[in-house]
Amino acid sequence: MAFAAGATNPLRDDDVARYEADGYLLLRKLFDEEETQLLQQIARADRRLQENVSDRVDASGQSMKLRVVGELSDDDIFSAIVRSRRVADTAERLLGEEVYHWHYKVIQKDAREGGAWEWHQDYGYWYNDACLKPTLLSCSIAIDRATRENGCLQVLRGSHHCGRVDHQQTGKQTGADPRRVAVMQEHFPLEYVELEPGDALFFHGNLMHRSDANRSEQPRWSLICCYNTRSNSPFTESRHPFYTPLERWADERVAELGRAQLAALRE
Ligand SMILES: O=C(O)CCC(=O)C(=O)O
Repeated sequence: MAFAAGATNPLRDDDVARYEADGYLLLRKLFDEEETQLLQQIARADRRLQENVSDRVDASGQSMKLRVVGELSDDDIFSAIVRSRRVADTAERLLGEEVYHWHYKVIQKDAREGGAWEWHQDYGYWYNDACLKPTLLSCSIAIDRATRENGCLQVLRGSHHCGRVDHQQTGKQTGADPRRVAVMQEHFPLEYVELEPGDALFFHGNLMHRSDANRSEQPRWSLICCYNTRSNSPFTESRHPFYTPLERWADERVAELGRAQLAALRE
């Protein structure tokens, strides 16, 4: 569905039902052209994204860079997007409960270099962060166009209904039990989620997903904002934060802050 930028509630009545049935919801043009261009330019210019970057090496030895951020700040477009009503309120509506920031990450799949992700569920990892329930969600926002050629996200539609699957080390990544994934592939349709810059995919913590290596000349970067629900705060210390209220910002702050950040980066 196309979304008129500026509105705070991009959901239609049947969107929540579709999310519950499929395990994901695609919102086209969640960010308008100016916001998307700011996001693209800032992502390339902001050197903080290159600090503490993790390398995930796939089975073929190719690596993908990602920067995971736990703390929100007052002066960057990424934090403004995490706090925006457009994303946070949508996450809340889909999860049916107050949400808080879990982390965000910038996936940096460079041209011809970005490696693959094995089949996994995000809750396959987050279960080990002391969350009792899979009531977490990710929102993947395309910074660059995502296509089959540059390794867009692939999902098994409806697979979140299977519940959490055991995860194990597969090569240098942690992936879902391959025997179970093979059977799931027979039961749930594989969808390649091709996105234009500014499109957003909200997906369930138990949705089985992966992505291919980037063998194209086009980079594929994306911003993934992850939320947990208030009642699902970790029951003990983990790598992730306990519940803390998420301050919400008006949607307009994304462009306002983006303009200021880009100007500062260019000084
Ligand atoms: O965007 C991708 O290529 C994969 C990201 C992913 O699987 C994740 O963040 O859990």
